[in-house]
Amino acid sequence: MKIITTHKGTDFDALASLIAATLIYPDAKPVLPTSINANLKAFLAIHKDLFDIYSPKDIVLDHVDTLIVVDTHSWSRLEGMEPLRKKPDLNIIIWDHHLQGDMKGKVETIRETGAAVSLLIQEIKRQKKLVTPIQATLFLMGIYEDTGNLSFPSTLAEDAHAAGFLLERKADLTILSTFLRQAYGKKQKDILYHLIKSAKRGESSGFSYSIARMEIEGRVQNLALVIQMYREILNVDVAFGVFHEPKKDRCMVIGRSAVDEVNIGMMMKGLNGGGHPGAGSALLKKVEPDAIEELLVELLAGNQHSSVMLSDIMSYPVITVNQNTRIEEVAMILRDMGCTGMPVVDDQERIVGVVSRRDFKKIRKTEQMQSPVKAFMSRNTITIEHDRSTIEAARLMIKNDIGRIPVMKDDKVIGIITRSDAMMYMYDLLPD
Ligand SMILES: [Mn+2]
Repeated sequence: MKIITTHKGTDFDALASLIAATLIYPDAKPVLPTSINANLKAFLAIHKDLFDIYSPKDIVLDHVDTLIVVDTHSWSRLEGMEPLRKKPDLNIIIWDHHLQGDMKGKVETIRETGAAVSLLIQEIKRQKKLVTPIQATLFLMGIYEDTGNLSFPSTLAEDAHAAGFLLERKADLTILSTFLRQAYGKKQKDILYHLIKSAKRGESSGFSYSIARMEIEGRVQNLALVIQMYREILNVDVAFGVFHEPKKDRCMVIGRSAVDEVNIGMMMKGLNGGGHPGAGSALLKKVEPDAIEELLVELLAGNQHSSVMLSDIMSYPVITVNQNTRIEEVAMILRDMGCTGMPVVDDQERIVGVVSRRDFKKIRKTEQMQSPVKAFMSRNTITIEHDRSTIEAARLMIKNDIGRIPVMKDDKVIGIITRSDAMMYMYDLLPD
């Protein structure tokens, strides 16, 4: 007899992988542990009859010759399978996205994808197996839960491809969002409580921060969500959680920032992690948590230097044009420079407007080409001070539907920031 099973405390990815495996191994019986997580319990309360699932006690282990495990390959995480461990001729097949595990398979598909079910979906796709809309919905829940809706840094293109495949197979997003509430369970609540109790606060260069530390064991999902709540409850600008796992001699650092001045993604990049200006994480091996805390404080203090100011990424020198320049000449300068607009200044080099190709559309007669640019420029000039952040510039662009903003220092234009400058920064494409 062939059986398929997965880890205790079964979550959506594990159940999805279990059912997906039944498509690949139609003659194998799916065995679901009795300890399953709360979201999954709610889902199965309604959908249980749709899946032909067995309980560990239904299985006569003596008859099992093939054991297929999904979303784990650790004996200790299985339920009721202990006797199989001693079976010498047992055929083990593994599908897992955790690299750690003590089971040895005859066939192993172990890769660090965002969700384990993504691995199985690739095979289902390859074998052109039929997937029903309900199966597709369950599989997609597995992917979304384990990848935070494809947003966790662990997400791979494979997960997104699998999600696309499932949407084509009519996965139902309404059902999905009903059952897939943010995984804020008892474990997360306990951690949050502990963090708040042990919180340390500080001030650095005008913003408030807090660093909390805690020892954890094994994988805890949704720590990023916990840190977000922690930051909100403490009402600090920046929050860090340092999660120490002594057994593996490593620390997970998760950060959240609500202020433009502190770019978490960049700080985490310095620690070999990554993220975005508002959120990020890094995994540090063989570093004491004390040292990490000190490092974070240091990084925060020195943040003014590492965070990117507009003057670092703006384009300069800026070509400006005097307000009395004839339109004809302005058109030529724009064409020669290959740009679509530029600031207009008065005789004292003060900015009085912006002219862009859009403004030329207002020109009706050829003799108007001889008029001064001030007659056609837009006078509603939005500018930004050189010491502001890129995020503020991007907000101004969105709010005013403009693609370039002159950057000012002492009432003079010193540069210009464009949409593409802002994009380069936001998507972390700046050269190091
Ligand atoms: Mn998983």
